[in-house]
Amino acid sequence: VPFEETSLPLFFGWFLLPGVQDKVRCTSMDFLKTLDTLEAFKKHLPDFTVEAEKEVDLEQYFQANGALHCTTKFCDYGKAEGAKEYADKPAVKELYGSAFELSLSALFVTPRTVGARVSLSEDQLITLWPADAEKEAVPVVPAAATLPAGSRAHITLGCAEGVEPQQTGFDLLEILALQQEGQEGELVEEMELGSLAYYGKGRWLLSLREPVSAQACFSSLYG
Ligand code: ACK
Repeated sequence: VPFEETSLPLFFGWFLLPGVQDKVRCTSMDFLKTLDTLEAFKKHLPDFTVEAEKEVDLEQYFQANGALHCTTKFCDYGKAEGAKEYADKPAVKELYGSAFELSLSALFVTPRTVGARVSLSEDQLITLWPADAEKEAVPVVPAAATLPAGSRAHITLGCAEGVEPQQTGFDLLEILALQQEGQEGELVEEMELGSLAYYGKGRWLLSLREPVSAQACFSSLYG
Protein backbone atom coordinates (compact mmCIF):
# COMPACT_ATOMS: atom_id res chain seq x y z
CA VAL A 1 0.00 0.00 0.00
CA PRO A 2 1.54 3.36 -0.96
CA PHE A 3 2.48 5.56 1.97
CA GLU A 4 0.08 8.34 1.02
CA GLU A 5 -2.84 5.93 1.23
CA THR A 6 -1.97 4.79 4.72
CA SER A 7 -1.87 8.14 6.43
CA LEU A 8 -2.57 11.80 5.94
CA PRO A 9 -0.46 14.58 7.46
CA LEU A 10 -1.35 16.91 10.32
CA PHE A 11 -1.54 19.68 7.73
CA PHE A 12 -0.48 20.82 4.26
CA GLY A 13 1.03 24.22 3.78
CA TRP A 14 3.78 26.45 2.47
CA PHE A 15 6.90 26.18 4.64
CA LEU A 16 9.24 29.17 4.56
CA LEU A 17 12.82 28.34 3.59
CA PRO A 18 15.24 28.51 6.55
CA GLY A 19 16.94 31.80 5.57
CA VAL A 20 13.56 33.42 5.00
CA GLN A 21 12.32 32.20 8.38
CA ASP A 22 15.16 34.06 10.07
CA LYS A 23 14.39 37.21 8.12
CA VAL A 24 10.68 37.12 8.97
CA ARG A 25 11.38 36.34 12.64
CA CYS A 26 13.72 39.35 12.80
CA THR A 27 11.13 41.63 11.20
CA SER A 28 8.54 40.41 13.66
CA MET A 29 10.87 40.89 16.65
CA ASP A 30 11.72 44.43 15.52
CA PHE A 31 8.03 45.22 15.23
CA LEU A 32 7.21 43.85 18.70
CA LYS A 33 10.19 45.66 20.19
CA THR A 34 8.96 48.96 18.77
CA LEU A 35 5.26 48.41 19.41
CA ASP A 36 5.48 47.97 23.16
CA THR A 37 7.46 51.19 23.54
CA LEU A 38 4.90 53.34 21.68
CA GLU A 39 2.80 55.72 23.75
CA ALA A 40 -0.28 54.62 21.81
CA PHE A 41 0.34 51.01 22.78
CA LYS A 42 0.79 51.97 26.43
CA LYS A 43 -2.42 53.97 26.27
CA HIS A 44 -4.36 50.91 25.07
CA LEU A 45 -2.53 48.47 27.37
CA PRO A 46 -5.67 47.81 29.47
CA ASP A 47 -7.30 46.41 26.29
CA PHE A 48 -4.32 44.16 25.85
CA THR A 49 -3.82 42.65 29.26
CA VAL A 50 -6.32 42.13 32.02
CA GLU A 51 -3.62 42.33 34.62
CA ALA A 52 -2.93 45.73 36.08
CA GLU A 53 0.51 45.86 34.53
CA LYS A 54 2.09 49.09 33.46
CA GLU A 55 4.25 47.47 30.84
CA VAL A 56 4.38 44.32 28.79
CA ASP A 57 7.38 42.84 27.02
CA LEU A 58 5.82 41.56 23.82
CA GLU A 59 8.86 39.47 22.92
CA GLN A 60 8.37 37.52 26.14
CA TYR A 61 4.58 37.58 25.96
CA PHE A 62 4.44 35.55 22.72
CA GLN A 63 5.96 32.11 22.34
CA ALA A 64 7.25 31.06 18.95
CA ASN A 65 6.30 27.61 17.80
CA GLY A 66 8.14 25.51 15.22
CA ALA A 67 8.78 26.10 11.54
CA LEU A 68 7.15 29.16 10.02
CA HIS A 69 4.46 28.16 7.57
CA CYS A 70 1.18 29.16 5.99
CA THR A 71 -1.35 26.36 6.49
CA THR A 72 -3.45 25.51 3.46
CA LYS A 73 -5.36 22.47 4.74
CA PHE A 74 -5.45 21.20 8.31
CA CYS A 75 -5.98 17.43 7.94
CA ASP A 76 -5.53 16.15 11.49
CA TYR A 77 -4.13 12.88 10.06
CA GLY A 78 -7.32 12.39 8.06
CA LYS A 79 -9.83 13.17 10.81
CA ALA A 80 -10.58 16.71 9.57
CA GLU A 81 -13.46 17.14 7.14
CA GLY A 82 -12.34 17.18 3.52
CA ALA A 83 -8.80 16.04 4.36
CA LYS A 84 -8.71 13.13 1.94
CA GLU A 85 -10.41 15.11 -0.84
CA TYR A 86 -7.75 17.82 -0.48
CA ALA A 87 -4.85 15.36 -0.45
CA ASP A 88 -6.28 13.71 -3.58
CA LYS A 89 -6.57 16.93 -5.58
CA PRO A 90 -4.37 16.72 -8.69
CA ALA A 91 -2.89 20.18 -8.00
CA VAL A 92 -1.88 19.14 -4.47
CA LYS A 93 -0.09 16.07 -5.79
CA GLU A 94 1.51 17.92 -8.70
CA LEU A 95 2.73 20.89 -6.68
CA TYR A 96 3.90 18.92 -3.65
CA GLY A 97 7.53 19.84 -3.02
CA SER A 98 7.54 22.86 -5.35
CA ALA A 99 8.82 26.32 -4.54
CA PHE A 100 6.51 29.30 -4.20
CA GLU A 101 6.82 32.97 -3.44
CA LEU A 102 4.49 34.19 -0.70
CA SER A 103 3.69 37.86 -0.27
CA LEU A 104 3.49 39.02 3.35
CA SER A 105 1.45 42.21 3.32
CA ALA A 106 0.85 42.97 6.99
CA LEU A 107 1.79 42.07 10.55
CA PHE A 108 -0.79 41.95 13.31
CA VAL A 109 -0.81 41.64 17.06
CA THR A 110 -3.71 40.80 19.38
CA PRO A 111 -3.75 39.79 23.05
CA ARG A 112 -3.72 36.19 21.79
CA THR A 113 -1.45 36.00 18.75
CA VAL A 114 1.10 37.70 16.52
CA GLY A 115 1.06 36.85 12.84
CA ALA A 116 1.70 37.89 9.26
CA ARG A 117 -1.03 38.27 6.69
CA VAL A 118 -0.28 36.35 3.49
CA SER A 119 -1.76 37.87 0.34
CA LEU A 120 -2.11 34.88 -1.96
CA SER A 121 -1.76 35.21 -5.72
CA GLU A 122 -4.66 34.21 -7.96
CA ASP A 123 -2.70 31.12 -8.92
CA GLN A 124 -2.01 30.10 -5.32
CA LEU A 125 -5.70 30.59 -4.49
CA ILE A 126 -6.95 28.52 -7.39
CA THR A 127 -4.51 25.65 -7.09
CA LEU A 128 -3.94 25.07 -3.38
CA TRP A 129 -6.26 27.15 -1.20
CA PRO A 130 -9.25 25.08 0.01
CA ALA A 131 -12.58 26.55 -1.10
CA ASP A 132 -14.04 26.25 2.41
CA ALA A 133 -11.11 27.62 4.46
CA GLU A 134 -13.00 30.78 5.42
CA LYS A 135 -16.37 29.00 5.87
CA GLU A 136 -14.76 26.66 8.41
CA ALA A 137 -13.98 29.69 10.58
CA VAL A 138 -17.59 30.92 10.67
CA PRO A 139 -18.46 29.30 14.03
CA VAL A 140 -15.71 31.42 15.60
CA VAL A 141 -15.79 34.49 13.34
CA PRO A 142 -19.29 34.78 11.80
CA ALA A 143 -18.25 37.57 9.42
CA ALA A 144 -15.77 35.19 7.78
CA ALA A 145 -18.69 34.02 5.62
CA THR A 146 -18.59 37.32 3.73
CA LEU A 147 -14.82 37.66 3.33
CA PRO A 148 -13.04 36.79 0.08
CA ALA A 149 -11.20 33.49 -0.36
CA GLY A 150 -7.69 33.65 1.00
CA SER A 151 -8.56 36.05 3.83
CA ARG A 152 -7.52 33.49 6.42
CA ALA A 153 -4.04 32.94 4.92
CA HIS A 154 -1.44 33.75 7.56
CA ILE A 155 1.81 32.79 9.22
CA THR A 156 1.65 32.34 12.98
CA LEU A 157 4.64 34.12 14.51
CA GLY A 158 3.76 33.54 18.13
CA CYS A 159 0.97 32.75 20.57
CA ALA A 160 0.32 33.93 24.11
CA GLU A 161 0.49 31.26 26.78
CA GLY A 162 -2.28 28.70 26.46
CA VAL A 163 -3.43 29.91 23.01
CA GLU A 164 -3.73 27.46 20.10
CA PRO A 165 -2.01 28.47 16.84
CA GLN A 166 -5.25 28.24 14.84
CA GLN A 167 -6.33 31.36 16.75
CA THR A 168 -4.00 33.45 14.55
CA GLY A 169 -6.23 32.92 11.50
CA PHE A 170 -9.33 33.83 13.50
CA ASP A 171 -7.67 37.02 14.76
CA LEU A 172 -6.75 38.00 11.19
CA LEU A 173 -10.29 37.32 9.95
CA GLU A 174 -11.70 39.51 12.73
CA ILE A 175 -9.53 42.46 11.70
CA LEU A 176 -10.36 41.98 8.00
CA ALA A 177 -14.07 41.81 8.86
CA LEU A 178 -13.79 45.18 10.63
CA GLN A 179 -12.05 46.64 7.57
CA GLN A 180 -14.79 45.26 5.33
CA GLU A 181 -17.42 46.94 7.51
CA GLY A 182 -15.63 50.19 6.73
CA GLN A 183 -13.64 50.53 9.92
CA GLU A 184 -10.26 51.87 8.91
CA GLY A 185 -8.77 51.44 12.32
CA GLU A 186 -7.34 54.39 14.17
CA LEU A 187 -4.17 55.40 12.32
CA VAL A 188 -1.62 55.49 15.08
CA GLU A 189 1.76 55.97 13.54
CA GLU A 190 3.80 55.86 10.38
CA MET A 191 6.56 53.42 11.19
CA GLU A 192 9.58 52.56 9.09
CA LEU A 193 7.90 49.29 8.05
CA GLY A 194 4.52 50.82 7.26
CA SER A 195 1.43 52.32 8.84
CA LEU A 196 0.19 51.09 12.16
CA ALA A 197 -3.53 51.10 12.93
CA TYR A 198 -5.50 50.20 16.04
CA TYR A 199 -8.76 48.24 15.78
CA GLY A 200 -9.80 48.18 19.43
CA LYS A 201 -9.72 45.30 21.93
CA GLY A 202 -5.92 45.14 21.78
CA ARG A 203 -5.82 44.51 18.01
CA TRP A 204 -3.00 46.15 16.01
CA LEU A 205 -2.29 45.95 12.30
CA LEU A 206 0.86 47.09 10.55
CA SER A 207 0.32 47.36 6.80
CA LEU A 208 3.74 46.85 5.28
CA ARG A 209 4.93 49.60 2.95
CA GLU A 210 6.88 47.00 0.98
CA PRO A 211 5.34 43.53 1.14
CA VAL A 212 7.89 40.95 2.25
CA SER A 213 8.44 38.33 -0.41
CA ALA A 214 9.06 34.95 1.19
CA GLN A 215 10.20 31.81 -0.60
CA ALA A 216 8.36 28.74 0.58
CA CYS A 217 8.01 25.06 -0.24
CA PHE A 218 4.57 23.47 -0.55
CA SER A 219 4.70 20.39 1.63
CA SER A 220 3.12 18.80 4.68
CA LEU A 221 3.89 18.11 8.31
CA TYR A 222 3.27 14.81 10.00
CA GLY A 223 4.38 16.17 13.36
O1 ACK B 1 -0.64 28.59 12.78
P1 ACK B 1 -1.45 27.61 12.06
O2 ACK B 1 -2.02 27.93 10.75
O3 ACK B 1 -2.60 27.05 13.02
O4 ACK B 1 -0.65 26.26 11.95
C1 ACK B 1 -1.04 25.31 12.88
C2 ACK B 1 -1.11 23.95 12.24
O5 ACK B 1 -2.47 23.79 11.84
C3 ACK B 1 -0.73 22.82 13.20
O6 ACK B 1 -1.47 22.90 14.37
C4 ACK B 1 -3.25 24.90 12.20
N1 ACK B 1 -4.54 24.39 12.72
C5 ACK B 1 -4.76 23.68 13.85
N2 ACK B 1 -6.06 23.34 13.94
C6 ACK B 1 -6.68 23.85 12.85
C7 ACK B 1 -8.01 23.85 12.36
N3 ACK B 1 -8.98 23.22 13.01
N4 ACK B 1 -8.26 24.48 11.19
C8 ACK B 1 -7.29 25.09 10.52
N5 ACK B 1 -6.02 25.14 10.92
C9 ACK B 1 -5.71 24.53 12.06
C10 ACK B 1 -2.46 25.65 13.23
